[in-house]
Amino acid sequence: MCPIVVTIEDGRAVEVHGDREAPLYEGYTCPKGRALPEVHANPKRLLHSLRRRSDGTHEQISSAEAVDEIADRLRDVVGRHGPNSVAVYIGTASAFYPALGNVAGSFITALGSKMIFSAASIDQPGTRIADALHGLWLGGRTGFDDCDAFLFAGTNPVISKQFLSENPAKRLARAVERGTKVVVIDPRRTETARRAHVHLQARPGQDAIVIAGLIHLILREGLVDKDFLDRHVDGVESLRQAVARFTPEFVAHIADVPADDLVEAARILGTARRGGAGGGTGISMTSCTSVTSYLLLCLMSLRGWWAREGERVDRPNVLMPPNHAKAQARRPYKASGFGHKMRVRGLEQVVGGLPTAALAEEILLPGEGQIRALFNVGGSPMTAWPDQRRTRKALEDLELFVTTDVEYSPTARMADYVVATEMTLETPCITQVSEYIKYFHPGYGFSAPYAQYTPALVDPPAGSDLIEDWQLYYRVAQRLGLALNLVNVFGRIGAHMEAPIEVIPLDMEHEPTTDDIYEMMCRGSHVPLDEVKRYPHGHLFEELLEQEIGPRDPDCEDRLDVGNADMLTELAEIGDRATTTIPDDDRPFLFVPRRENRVINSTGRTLPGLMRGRSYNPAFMHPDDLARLGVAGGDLVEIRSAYDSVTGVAEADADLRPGVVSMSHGFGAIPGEDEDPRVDGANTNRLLRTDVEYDRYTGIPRMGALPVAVAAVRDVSPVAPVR
Ligand SMILES: Nc1nc2c(c(=O)[nH]1)N[C@H]1C(S)=C(S)[C@@H](COP(=O)(O)OP(=O)(O)OC[C@H]3O[C@@H](n4cnc5c(=O)[nH]c(N)nc54)[C@H](O)[C@@H]3O)O[C@H]1N2
Ligand SMILES: Nc1nc2c(c(=O)[nH]1)N[C@H]1C(S)=C(S)[C@@H](COP(=O)(O)OP(=O)(O)OC[C@H]3O[C@@H](n4cnc5c(=O)[nH]c(N)nc54)[C@H](O)[C@@H]3O)O[C@H]1N2
Ligand SMILES: [Mo]
Repeated sequence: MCPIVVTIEDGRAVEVHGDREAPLYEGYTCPKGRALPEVHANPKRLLHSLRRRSDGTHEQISSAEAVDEIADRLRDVVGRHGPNSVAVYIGTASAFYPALGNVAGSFITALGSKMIFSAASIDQPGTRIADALHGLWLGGRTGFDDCDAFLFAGTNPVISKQFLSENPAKRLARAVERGTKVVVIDPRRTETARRAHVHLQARPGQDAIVIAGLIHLILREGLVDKDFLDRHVDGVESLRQAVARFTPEFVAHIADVPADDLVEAARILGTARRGGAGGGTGISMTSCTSVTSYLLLCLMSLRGWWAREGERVDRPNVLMPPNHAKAQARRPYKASGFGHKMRVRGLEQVVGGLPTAALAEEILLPGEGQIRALFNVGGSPMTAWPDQRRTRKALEDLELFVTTDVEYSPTARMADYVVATEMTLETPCITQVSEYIKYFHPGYGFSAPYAQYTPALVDPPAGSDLIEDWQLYYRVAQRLGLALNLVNVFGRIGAHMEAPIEVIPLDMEHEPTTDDIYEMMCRGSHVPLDEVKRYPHGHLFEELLEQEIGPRDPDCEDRLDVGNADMLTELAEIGDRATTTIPDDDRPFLFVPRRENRVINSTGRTLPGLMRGRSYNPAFMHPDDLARLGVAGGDLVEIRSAYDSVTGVAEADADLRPGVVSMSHGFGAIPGEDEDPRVDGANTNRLLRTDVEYDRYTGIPRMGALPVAVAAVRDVSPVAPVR
């Protein structure tokens, strides 16, 4: 997302730094951006496509052969099992290629399949459910820089950039200097928590209770925006009753935080005139993501923190149509019941899409409706999906598994076809994705009307046979005689924006260029793409900064709902279940996720240089816990959940709450492969099960606050060679 300057020598990128001439970021870029030259020059980069042999190894084939064979095999699968036997899974790397998700989506739709899955349903899917059940504020949020207080729950923006993409550490520091008060709920004293006025270092997994406790105090002390509630909000009395039991004493006991800190946090949030609240993966991985996200929205509404008439529009659109922000509510809308049901666990399509956590089970369950072919679009099922062993079985069970990739990743190693693709600096790009994802998660988007187009800067490596990711879907569709229709991006946002859904047929005879597709995707945008292209360093379209939030429509009667019955029933159940004792005495630690600063999920982790020579994900624990286990930093530990175990490399982290093991996902090899914890790291998803404890709306299982046992491992190979 950061604007960069690339130094090119002999047609190769040799250096990347933040673009000082680009506004907003002040020359900032994160280490992942600066590593792009190394990522492009990866000695293990895939330069040719691969086909799986019957013994599981792969052989090189041309991209044209790959496309032909994939089309033939797909025709056969659809002929035997019908279109819904074909699924796509859209992962994180799709975001680097704006045309990709759109073309892959239209491909699967043209096939007649409804089976579109994405990483969003194993990320923070509760945000979408919460939006639907609470309703939307069409004026949007108050920008972070204008907030008097902000609550970060289970998110660490300084590392993840979520909520503060532009120069996050500095922006946070400046805000705190100006007097913004930050409250953080996190079991670790994170880079973000260090700036907090109050850091609630709560027991993991108790976020719904902690936030209900804050709401309890805000209501009890009358710190609500009464005028806003009268005009725009229903359900306050139901919410008041539902949080009555979450007294500071109860919350302090269950979540193990000082009651005084809770009171202090509630007063900060309760007296801030303008503020915000946002959650991250820390709260979404606790199997009650929907209700926790909902409570954050309730807090926003009780405080009337939503942006008001006459205020500046936050995160205004440039390559999308104008925001048309109005100071009014859009009433709650349907969160589920769209028709398409999964065959497992009673899960179904919800506003956030189909549940990826159920995909492996669907693949493995025989009978009508079984998924038989899967296209992986920039994701990494093998490392990112919960329940790694089941995922492995499912991928093996498929009749056809196709992926694109830039390296021979664990997921690529499972595929029948690996189509090797061009990388970011070799393809043109637009900033529309950054604008677009803010409708899926409030932590994204540019804080000002900024946009950029960049052409391809370098050629793919000499002698390679690479295509762009989207071209795979276009070309397979072409071979199958399918007609692809792009849906302009606005059509997919639904309730957030009243914009016409434009269906744009692609020319299936003459392949469009990526630029052609961008032109189609930007039709109807606030600023025409051609205008954006005039500014090579990107541009802050200041004239749009003047855009103000309009008044409420005279006939608008919509109201937000903080008393949704399902959500409050679930909160009551959480209250009933609440206990400070860990469910299983044999597993006294709680395992939690965290982000690695220098790589994104599994992307880049096989380049040891990127992580300063460390290619694994340490098992961070409090030094006192390590001492009690007789383990030193660097020693191997066995981490065992109720289902499985992994071997990690211990590392002391005094910022961590005792009793917690904190570890990044996206590492490790395929179960059964040779795996060196000091080289490959450990796959945390091996510890999880999808079908035991999960959010009832989104199906996301418990991926955090997971009870585990930790024990020292006899160290057999102190130093392993770097592979
Ligand atoms: N246990 C646990 N599991 C988690 C999480 C967690 O916190 N804990 N987090 C979840 C979250 S939030 C998410 S978003 C998902 C992420 O889930 P995914 O999106 O499925 O996983 P990634 O590792 O991001 O997958 C990126 C893939 O793209 C490939 N790749 C990298 N660069 C390129 C490129 O330029 N082109 C192409 N074609 N491919 C490329 C990489 O090799 C990799 O295989 O994981 C989820 N899984
Ligand atoms: N550098 C880097 N940036 C990334 C990514 C990356 O891999 N690397 N991944 C990207 C992706 S896909 C996503 S989804 C976003 C995620 O963005 P964030 O959600 O901000 O991700 P994290 O930095 O892992 O922050 C999660 C925090 O939750 C805390 N936590 C763990 N368990 C609990 C709990 O039970 N309760 C509470 N309250 N806190 C808990 C962790 O200690 C951690 O500090 O980041 C994106 N940005
Ligand atoms: Mo994510």
